[in-house]
Amino acid sequence: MSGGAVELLEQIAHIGVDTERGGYTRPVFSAPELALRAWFIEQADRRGLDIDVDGNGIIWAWWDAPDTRRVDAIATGSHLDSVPGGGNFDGPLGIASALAAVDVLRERGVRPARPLVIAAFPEEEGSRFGIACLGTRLLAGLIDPQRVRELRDDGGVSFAEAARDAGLDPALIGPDPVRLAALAAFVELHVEQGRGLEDLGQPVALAGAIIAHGRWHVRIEGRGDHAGATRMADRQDPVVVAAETVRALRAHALVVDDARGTVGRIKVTPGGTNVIAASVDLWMDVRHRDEAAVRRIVDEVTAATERTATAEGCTIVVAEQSFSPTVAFDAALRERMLAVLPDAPVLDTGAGHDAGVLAGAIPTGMLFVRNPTGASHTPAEAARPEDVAAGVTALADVLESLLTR
Ligand code: HGY
Ligand code: MN
Ligand code: MN
Ligand code: MN
Repeated sequence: MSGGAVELLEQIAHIGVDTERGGYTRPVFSAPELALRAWFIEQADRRGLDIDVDGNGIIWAWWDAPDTRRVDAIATGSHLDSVPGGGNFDGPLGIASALAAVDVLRERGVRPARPLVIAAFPEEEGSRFGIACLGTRLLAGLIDPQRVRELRDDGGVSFAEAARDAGLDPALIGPDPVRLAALAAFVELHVEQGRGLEDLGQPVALAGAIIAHGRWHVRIEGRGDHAGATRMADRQDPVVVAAETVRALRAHALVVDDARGTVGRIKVTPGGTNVIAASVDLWMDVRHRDEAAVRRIVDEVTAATERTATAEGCTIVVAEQSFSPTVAFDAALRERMLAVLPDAPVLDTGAGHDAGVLAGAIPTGMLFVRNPTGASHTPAEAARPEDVAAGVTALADVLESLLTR
C-alpha cells in the first residue's frame, strides 16, 4: 500500500478550499469536514482498520493486535477541522501520517503486541462552536455535555443539531471513561506552528510543553442610532469600547514577557456603514506559560474595557469560553520517544492541541514536523515532502517501540 502521507494529503487538497479567504475552511460537521471524515474512514477501511465512531463524533480506527481486547492501546491521530482560511497540514498531517505509519509498520513486518488506534477528534479548533478541543474535552469529561449540546454556531445551529445531521446521536454526547481507559498512551504528530525546526535545521522535534491559553467572549451593549443624526455627545457606541479592548490587550500582552494576546474576530451588530452599532461581540485569545499571567492580563483588559464602557454609556459582559493550563508532556513517554529519536530537539509550543487535553488523563507526547514558513492558521502554512516523510518515519519508529514492548 503506497499512500504515503504526502499522497494522502494530496487526496484531500481539493476539499474545503476557501476561494474567498484562501486556504481551507473546514468547520466541524460541515460538508468539507464530513468529506474528510469519510475520506479517513475509507482510508482506514482500506487498511483493514476497524472503525468505531463514538457518541462525541470521535472516529477511532483500530488495528487490533491478535487475541487482545481493546485495552492497553497505543493511540495516535489528530483533527480534521480547520480554522477559517487555514492550511492543509494543521490537523490532517497527523491523520495522514498515522495512516502512512501503519503502512510502514506493516512493510516492516511489525506484529503489534497491543492494539494501535488512530483517532480523529472533532472541533479541535473551536471555529464553529467556540470551544477548542471540544471532542477531547468531552471524551475526558472536562466539559458539561448539556452545555455542549446547546452551543450554537453563527447561524444558530446547535452542536446537537449539527451532530445529528452528521449521523450521531446527541444523547450519547458526554464523557467516555471506557474508551479513555482503553488507551495506554497517545502520540500526536502535528505540523510545527512556528519556526523552531526551520531555525534549527531539523525535520522533526518532540514537544516539551504547551503554554497556558484561553478564550474569552466580550459582549458590549450600546445604543444603535443614526450615524448622521446623532451628535457625538449623545452616543453610546460599543465599537469605541471594543477599540479599547483591542488596544488594552495588545498593550498588556506586550509588557508581560512573551505573552500573546489576540482579537481575531469581531462581530458588529447590525453592521451598517451609516449605523452606530447597537452591540459588539469580540473574542480574546490570551496565552502565556504562566496561567496566572494569562488571568492577570484578562483582568486588566476587562478593567480597561469597563472604564471605557462606563464613559461611553455602554455595558459589557466578559465570559471565559475555554481555558487550558500549561501542559508539560509525560516525561517518561518523552524519554521513550527520545530513545528512538535521539537527535530530535524538544520544543515548547504556543499552539493548543488535543494532545494537550489528553495529557491530563493519559501519558501523551507530540511530534512536530518542520514548517519552513513557521506560519499556521493561514494559507502560508507549509511542510516539505521530505520532512513529511521524515515525520512518518519518526512516528512509525515511536509507534513500533510502543507497540512491541
Ligand atoms: O488554537 C490553537 O492553538 C490550535 O491551533 N487549535
Ligand atoms: Mn491543530
Ligand atoms: Mn490549529
Ligand atoms: Mn490538535
